[in-house]
Amino acid sequence: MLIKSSRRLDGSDIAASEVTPRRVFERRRHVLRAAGAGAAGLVFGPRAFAANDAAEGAKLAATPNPAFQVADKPTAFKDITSYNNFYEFGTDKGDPVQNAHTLQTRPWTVSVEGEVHQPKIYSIDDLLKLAPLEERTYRMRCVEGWSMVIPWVGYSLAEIIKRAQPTANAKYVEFVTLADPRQMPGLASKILDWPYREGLRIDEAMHPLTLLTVGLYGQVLPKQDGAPVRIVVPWKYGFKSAKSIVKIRFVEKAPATSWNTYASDEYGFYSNVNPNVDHPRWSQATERRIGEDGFFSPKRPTLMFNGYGDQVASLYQGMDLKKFY
Ligand SMILES: Nc1nc2c(c(=O)[nH]1)N[C@H]1C(S)=C(S)[C@@H](COP(=O)(O)O)O[C@H]1N2
Ligand SMILES: [Mo]
Repeated sequence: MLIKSSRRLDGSDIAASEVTPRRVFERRRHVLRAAGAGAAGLVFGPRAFAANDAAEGAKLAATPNPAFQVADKPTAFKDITSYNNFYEFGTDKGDPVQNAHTLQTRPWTVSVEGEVHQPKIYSIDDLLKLAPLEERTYRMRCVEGWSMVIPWVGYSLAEIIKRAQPTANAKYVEFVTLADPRQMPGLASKILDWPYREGLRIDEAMHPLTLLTVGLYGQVLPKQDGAPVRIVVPWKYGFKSAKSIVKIRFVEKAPATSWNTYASDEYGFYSNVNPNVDHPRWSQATERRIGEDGFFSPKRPTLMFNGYGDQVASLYQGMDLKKFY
């Protein structure tokens, strides 16, 4: 997606991907079968999972939170789980669904560390129990110009931050993804400086919209979507939403992030969805909603802060968003 030298970034790929190639179609059929099997299952507690994995498709009980819904129709499960960016499993959209099965999601720990009074290493079971699981449907928008509407399962990241008691020096939060070459074939190519890293200002991380995410469509996160736990920040471009995280670190200075390190003139630290600030090589004014991508479907206008301006614009009061892109 974001590779400079690749044809994927110059816009031609967007047109090409409007035609579904046969192998993508076949993968989708496979995913559909998996989804059907999950839907027939029971509601499992954490102890029902297999030793090294959260059972693929296991249900997660979550209460819809009416404060976090959108009117747009949710994107189909098969699209959410077969059209992915997860470079640890390859750079093509269809790679993660095919390759992510090697990811071992149990045992799994997340270390909360750095500038906090209460550092803690959480097991994934601890995280699942930390706060009530909510279903929240968010608009998601990739910097490449496509978008989806995803019913996530999780709770506000603020729940963890409150418990950690950040020190007065904690100005930013860094998120670090697992980087294990035995589980992640994409690490063999040095496109990004692994591990994948992202970051937020602490007030962004504390914002109730920022979701510690453990599922989608009422089931545990599929591996290609960042199992067993990821961050979701719906008013920012998708790459800010780090998958399969193992570390949440509180720091004083803005942390280096993978995409900013890769090309700082193209991917800034903030990366708020903003139709008025173009990427240096393409416009960000419109987007293609996955599932609506026929040749004649009109593109949608991209909304400021991805439509979450009422809730987040105040975080950026007085900032020049062309400078802090
Ligand atoms: N660890 C990791 N997290 C990642 C990525 C990645 O390559 N590695 N890609 C990002 C990008 S560019 C997007 S658009 C979203 C896609 O999430 P989805 O596949 O669940 O829709 O994940 C983000 N998180
Ligand atoms: Mo993205």
